[in-house]
Amino acid sequence: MSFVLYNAPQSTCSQRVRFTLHAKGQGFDERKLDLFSGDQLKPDYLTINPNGVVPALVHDGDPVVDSAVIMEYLEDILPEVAPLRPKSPKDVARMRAMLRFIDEVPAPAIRIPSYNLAFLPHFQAMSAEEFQALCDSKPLRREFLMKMGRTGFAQEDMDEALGRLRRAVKRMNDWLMESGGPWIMGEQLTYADIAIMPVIVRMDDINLDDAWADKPMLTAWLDAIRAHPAFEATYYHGSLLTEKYPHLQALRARRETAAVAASA
Ligand SMILES: N[C@@H](CCC(=O)N[C@@H](CS)C(=O)NCC(=O)O)C(=O)O
Repeated sequence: MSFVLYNAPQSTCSQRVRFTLHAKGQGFDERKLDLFSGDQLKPDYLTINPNGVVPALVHDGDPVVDSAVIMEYLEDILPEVAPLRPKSPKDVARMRAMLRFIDEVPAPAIRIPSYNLAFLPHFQAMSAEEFQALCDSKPLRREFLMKMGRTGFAQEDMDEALGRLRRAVKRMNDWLMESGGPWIMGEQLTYADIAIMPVIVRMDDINLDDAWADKPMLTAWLDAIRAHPAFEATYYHGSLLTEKYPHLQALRARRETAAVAASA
């Protein structure tokens, strides 16, 4: 079996698939695309994923696209190795309903602060014409990018996104309380955990971890997923925004110093 994963280090959707492959101990050939140079929009890649986004997994020559689809595809072809999907149809249905919620609410919401806080400078240097041409070249994200413009999302968009993220954190905490943890569905790590992992890790990375300051089960969940053997291989250097963008690193360092001073 040959697996080629087209992805990007900092892409939250890619992180789901890297984690799944590592958790299943499945080797793969990783192709890193530079999303800011437009690798995802090149004709060769569009034949693999016509949506012009990562990730895409090519298995024995056939492409599988969309991170949630890829995760379950990997389960279908490697069901015996580190199962990540519950066995009973009712639990599978519950897990899939969670995946839909995650893809509807927090997964799109996390893009707004990510673009405003980290990715915006990549677009600010463009002329109006260059920026419009870039928007027009995006099969999936034309309107998203146009709404952002070259000055960033408006405060009301940011507030709305932060509200959606807080709602998702509350929902995740309810799931953990219902199941008793340590994972969202209880004893078994499932795709619900893997799907939301990049959102929570990104929130922590960009200083939005206050959202679960009063939710110890969520903090314990984050510690547990970070301790999972697949985590380190997934989040290699350059996967966090603080590792790529010095201004975010400085912001985080200032916040940590302030927290230490406040507790002294
Ligand atoms: N629903 C898709 C979304 C994929 C997606 O939005 N990928 C982002 C990175 S996380 C991307 O490739 N963005 C590049 C662009 O917008 O041009 C999935 O889960 O795979």
